[in-house]
Order: sequence, then structure tokens, then C-alpha cells
Amino acid sequence: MVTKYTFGVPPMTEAVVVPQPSFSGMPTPFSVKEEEGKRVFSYTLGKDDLVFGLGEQMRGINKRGWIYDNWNTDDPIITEGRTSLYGAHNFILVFGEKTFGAFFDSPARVVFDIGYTDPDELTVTCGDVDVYIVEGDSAKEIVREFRRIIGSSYVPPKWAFGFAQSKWGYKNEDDVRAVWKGYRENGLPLDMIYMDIDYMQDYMDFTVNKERFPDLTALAAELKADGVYLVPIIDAAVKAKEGYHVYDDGLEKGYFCTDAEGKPFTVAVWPGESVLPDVLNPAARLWFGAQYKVLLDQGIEGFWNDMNEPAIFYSKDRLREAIVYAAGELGKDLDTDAYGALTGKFYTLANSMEDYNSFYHNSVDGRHVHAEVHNLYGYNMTRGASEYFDIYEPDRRYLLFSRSSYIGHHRYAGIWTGDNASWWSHLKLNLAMMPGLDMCGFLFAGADLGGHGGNTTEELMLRWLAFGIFAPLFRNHATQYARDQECYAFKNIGAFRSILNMRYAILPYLYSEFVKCAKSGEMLSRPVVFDYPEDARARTVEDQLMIGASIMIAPVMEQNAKGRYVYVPARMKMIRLKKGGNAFSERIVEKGDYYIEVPLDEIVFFLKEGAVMPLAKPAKNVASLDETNLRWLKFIEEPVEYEICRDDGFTKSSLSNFEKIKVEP
Ligand code: MIG
Repeated sequence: MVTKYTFGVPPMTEAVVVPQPSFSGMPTPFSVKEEEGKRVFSYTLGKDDLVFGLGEQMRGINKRGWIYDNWNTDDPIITEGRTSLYGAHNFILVFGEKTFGAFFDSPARVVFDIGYTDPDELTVTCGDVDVYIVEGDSAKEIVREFRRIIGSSYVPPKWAFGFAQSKWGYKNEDDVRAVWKGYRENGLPLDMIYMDIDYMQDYMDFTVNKERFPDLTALAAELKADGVYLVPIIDAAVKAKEGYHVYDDGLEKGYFCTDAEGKPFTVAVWPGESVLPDVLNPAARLWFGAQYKVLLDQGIEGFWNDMNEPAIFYSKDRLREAIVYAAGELGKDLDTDAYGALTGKFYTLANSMEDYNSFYHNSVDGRHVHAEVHNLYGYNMTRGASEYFDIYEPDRRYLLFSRSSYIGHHRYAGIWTGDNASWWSHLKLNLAMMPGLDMCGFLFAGADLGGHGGNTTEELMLRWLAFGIFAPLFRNHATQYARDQECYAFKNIGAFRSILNMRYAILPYLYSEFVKCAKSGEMLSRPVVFDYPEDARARTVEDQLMIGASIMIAPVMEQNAKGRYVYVPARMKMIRLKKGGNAFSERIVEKGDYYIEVPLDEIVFFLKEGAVMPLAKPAKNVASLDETNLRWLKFIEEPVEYEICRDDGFTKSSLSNFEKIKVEP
């Protein structure tokens, strides 16, 4: 059951698609007060209450004990003290004395203090907001109920569940071919190669640099014949250059964000001086989406949207102010305070609140200054593309995901979690985010495997992939400043082959479970306690997850570890996948603690009692996966039925094709 309470006049977000009657008054169990023009919602947590949710955010699966500032932010230095990332997913689930969900639907800043200021107090501070209190008999039911009102999740084409290689720094056709060759010649599976900003002409969206990529259509076709899709990046900002058709056309139509006087607001991002498409205006949104056509026409079927917080390196006005200030310091003998003030003028140019308060949107519900609707930008940029795909080829599913997002976005596309680093702690953070994202509808999600910033190692890469095989978005991506981290760039290629192959072996399971969950609102990845709510130990598990209906995973996430301890909350069957999934061993384990050894080329997971899981023979790509001759992992005494998705892999209309397979003990 959902109860909606409205405070003030929050801007429209279209996060919720099943309309709810609106009440005024106390959003029980929260109390509310006004403080400095803000609303503060409070709830006293029970001593042992856990708090889940918040999608893409810092810290553990249980969010209690930290403060979270939901304001979409492009900042790639993701250290433990951070409070904002690239997404704003304002749903929490309190699990304990009372178990309930709460969604704070406001596209401006929303701060969740979850036992940070006072260990027993949960406070949520924001401006005008719709608060949805979600009740149900269990955590799972509450999530189902929330997911029901926000609408069902995006399902990409099936090939998007294959393995993807990406790196900022593939500059031309030869670089792309080298990656393709590197995978194929080493017998490593591959379904996608990503194209980062260097494929464009001067970082202009929807252009292709002809010297570097003389014939993208031919290249895309050649790779696709081998089951490898090219996936180009699209940035939010449009280069402000006369003669560039996207700029000229958008300008003429009035589709860019404007300053207080109504003139296009210019910012500097990758293309240099740029303007921001006003994606909160439905006409401008669709117009921007329609630009993807030039790439679709060249055989491209997947995109990743970047820089859409929107990220701003600096604005001309602010830069001028800083330069004027610096000029005023010229010839002075600066002390350290003066030096700090001077450098501060430049350090704070990026993503400044001053800029976010200086431009406007023509939204469906009127004119808004950007800061009031900030968290909606990436969502609507991405929605525009999705809306256009529906026109371009209505029944076809395209791969689409974005860096920045808000709840509602999950209906149109997936997300990746931005610029993580090649740190073991970020592998753990990746795991911890998955269930929170799931609660907010973001099933097609994943992190840059191996880490984006900094240098990875063979061991970290392998362990990260071994976790990543259970995440829907399975992409190795890194910055141009990092050492090579393609799987063939390492010494022990055999171990990489084994782990990547296992992804394909479990793909029929992962994909079938994904499609079921996207439609039903069930969670694909869950905290262990959601399946074992009465188990006190399960409440504290921070490094294991339930994945789909049948299994629990427990990845190794420590350097030099030969294995790890696992908490098994009930009788299960331990499965050890070996040799790329071509072989496995199994052992029944009772509830309790176990130390498991996990060599770098193996994966250990746990099958629930009464459950089965299909296993395919590994393949070089999704297209050549043989799903007719499945093997079965099973922990059953009676025959059970397993529903497997038998869609064609790319149409929306075939998604409901499931086959019920009877599995004998
Ligand atoms: O300012 O396009 O998160 O994945 O490789 C950096 C270059 C811009 C940030 C993205 C990252 C991508 C990079 N981009």
C-alpha cells in the first residue's frame, strides 16, 4: 500500500506512473518540521533497524551510519568520505521494528542523514516534495509495491548481457580492430566494443571523425557479423559552433537552456564552448533523441550517455570573474590565505552552484531554474533517446544507459555507476550498490569492471570480473590514463577465459531472472536478509548477495586472498564452477560459517534448497549461445518447473515468451 503526502509544489518528475491521491498532514511514521525554508522529516530508528536503498550511493548495503546528499555530481575522486555520486535515487527501506519504504520525490537536493548526526535518528531534508510511504508485509513486498508505482524496468537487447570491452583512448578504427582481434585470437568471448569521445569530430555529438573512422557503417557491419556491437558515447553538452547542424537547429528552435535574460546559457565541457539541450522540455527532449538517428542509420544499436549531471568544467562568466580576481592579485606579495583564495577561485569553477542557479528550463510544468530540477537532467536526456527509438523502430530494444539518473529513468534505460577507481574498496562498493539500485528499478546496472581511474592489477581485474558475471551490465572500462586492462593484456589469459566463459554459461539464468524481475518488480539482486528475514546473522551480511530466485553469491574481494569466509543462512548446495563453466563440483552445506577456497579461475556460489539453475555451454558471444541443450544445477527432491526466457533477444513483443521446463531431481 502506498500513501502520498504533498508538501508545497514540487516540480514534476514523472518518477511515479501510477497516480496516487495526495494527502496533506503527517507522513506517518515520519514527523515533519520546517527549518530555514526546508522541510525536515524525522524518524527514530529502532536500536537494530537497518536502512536499505538509495541506489547509487556510498558505503554499505545497510546505509545506517552516514549522511547522503542526493545531488548528481561529476567528481571522479570517489573516496570514502564522499556523500554524492552521479545518481539521485531517493528511496529508502527501513527494516526492523517497523518495516516500510519511503520515497522523497524531489528533483532538487535531498539529504538523508541516516544515523550520522544522531545514531538513532533518520532525517531527510529537502524542499518541496511528494513523500510516498510504502507499506507491505515484507521487505520484498514493499519493493514490489514501490516498483509497481514507478513502472517496470528497461530491458536491453540480449547481446547487451554479453561481455563488453571499453576504454577511453581507442582513437580510431585500428584501435577498435586491435581489441576485436585481441579477444578473438585469445579465444575470449566478446559482444561489444565501446567508443569513447575520440570517435567524434571535435567532440561534437552525432558526428564521426572521418580520418579516424572513414566508414563506420562498414566497420559496424563487419563487427556485427562476428556478434560484436559498437557502442558510441553521447555527451550532454552540444558544441556552440555556427555551422554545426545540431547547434544551429537547436538554437533556431529554442531548445537550449537559457540564462535569466532568455539567451542560450553557455558552458565549457569537452567540446569547448557548449550549450545544454533543454531536455526537460518534452519537444526539445525528443528533438535531441532524434539526433541519434544518424548513428542508428549507420548500424549502431547501443549508446551510453555521459556528462549529464550535467557536468560543467566552467562557465565563461565564472572563469572571467576568476581571471579578473587573479589579475587583481598581480604584483602583490601573497600570503598563504591569499594564495588559497586565489586557487580556490579556479578549483571551484567546475559544477558550481552559481552556474546551476544561472540557467533555466522550460519544463512541462513551467520555467524552472536548473538547481530546482537538477537531478532530472540525465534521466530526461536518456528518456529523449528512448522516446525516439520508439519512433525509429517501435518494437526493437536498443542498448541505452547513462551516467546520471533519477528514479523514473529506470523505465527507459540502465546506468553505470561512473568513474570508480581500480581499488579493492570499489569492488566492494560495486557489490553494495546493486541491491539499492534494484529497489529503485535500476536492474540494468553495473560498474566499470577493473576500475576506471588508476591502475588495476591482474588479480583485482579477475576478482572483479568474477563478481561482475552476476551483474547485468558486464563491462570492462577504464580511463585513458590507466594501464591497459583488456583481458588479453594480462599474463594469465587462461584464467580470464575461464571467468568470462562462466558469464556465458550462467547467461540463460541471469537473463531469464532479469526479464522476470523487470516485469514483476521482484528484485534480481537482494540483501541476504531479504530472503532470510528471521535470521539475525543475515542482517549483518555486507559482502554476499542473493541473485535471482535460486542463488547466493559470495565473491572474493581482498588482495592476495585465496578464499573467504561465507555465512550460509540455510541449508544450501555449494557449487564450484570450473573451466569456464564446462565443469562443476557440488556439496551440500548446512546453515553456518564456512571458509571457501576460490582460485582465480573458479567461481563458488550457493544454490538454495528447492531451487534449480540452467547452465549453458560457454560461447564466444550471445548470438552463438546454445540454449537448447542446457545442463541443470539442482537442489531438489521433487520435480520443479523453471521458466526460461525464449524471446528473440531484440524485440519488445517477444519478451513474454517463456518456456516452462520441468526439471527432474
Ligand atoms: O570527463 O569520455 O564517466 O566513462 O571514459 C571525463 C571520457 C568524461 C567520463 C565517463 C568515463 C569516460 C570519460 N568521461
